[in-house]
Amino acid sequence: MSQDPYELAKQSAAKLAEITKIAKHDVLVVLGSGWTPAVEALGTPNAEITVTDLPGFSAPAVAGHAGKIRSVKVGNSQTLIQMGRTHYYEGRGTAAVVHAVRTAVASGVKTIILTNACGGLQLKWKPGTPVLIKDHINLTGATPLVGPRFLDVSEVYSKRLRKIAQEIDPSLDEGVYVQFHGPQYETPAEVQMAIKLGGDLVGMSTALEAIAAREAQAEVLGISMVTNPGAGLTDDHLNHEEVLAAGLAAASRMGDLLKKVIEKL
Ligand code: 8IG
Repeated sequence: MSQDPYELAKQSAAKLAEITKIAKHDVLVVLGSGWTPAVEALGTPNAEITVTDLPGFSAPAVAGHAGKIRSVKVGNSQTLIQMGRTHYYEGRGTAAVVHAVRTAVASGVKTIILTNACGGLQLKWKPGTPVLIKDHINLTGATPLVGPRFLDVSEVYSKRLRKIAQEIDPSLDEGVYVQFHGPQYETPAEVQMAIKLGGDLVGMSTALEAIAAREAQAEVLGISMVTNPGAGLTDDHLNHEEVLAAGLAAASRMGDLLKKVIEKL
């Protein structure tokens, strides 16, 4: 296995093509926690593999994350659907976090749809509400880029793709996603900080992956599913089971939205 992350992604893409018998893919969808039930709405897979069959992937750490990648034809797009992701809080470093994105790009992918479950900073967003990510604030202090790679991040989340999503579902709001290191949720003071910084959504993924996707010149759509109010905004406490339940309840709507977006690419 290569130590260079870009070489490792090429090796992983070659293995993916070999196992799936599909030479090239067009779209990557990363289904975050809570989103996995949406996979059925995207259609019958041509192939399904376990991520650990590919070089550079590690087994998923969180219950409710599946560790599988499907190849499914959606409209005209041969689509990779990744269930579960590596999070920065697992401590494997940013290269591991963005390896799926780099593997997909090495497989031909030009469009990357990143989904996640997150905390909402606007109380009008009830659990199960999807929100389009219009920008992010990366509070991890980390980056997948090493060396003098001065990447333009003035439009990480494609306006064109957001417009397509809003044509399909005009009720979709947009928000700024704030990535924290995690795995602890925010304190109420940290939630207030995120609000003052201009954040609308708080989570533990997506921004680092989006940066790697932009480096690779893929077009990015980010969709968060709000599953709980940010800590301290209500009297409720946060728990992981609620996250999974909110995902299950909203799953078919999310799957339908993803399918229609991919069909319109
Ligand atoms: I689901 O409130 C989910 N993921 N950082 N904060 C952060 N991540 C989350 C939250 C949240 N809810």
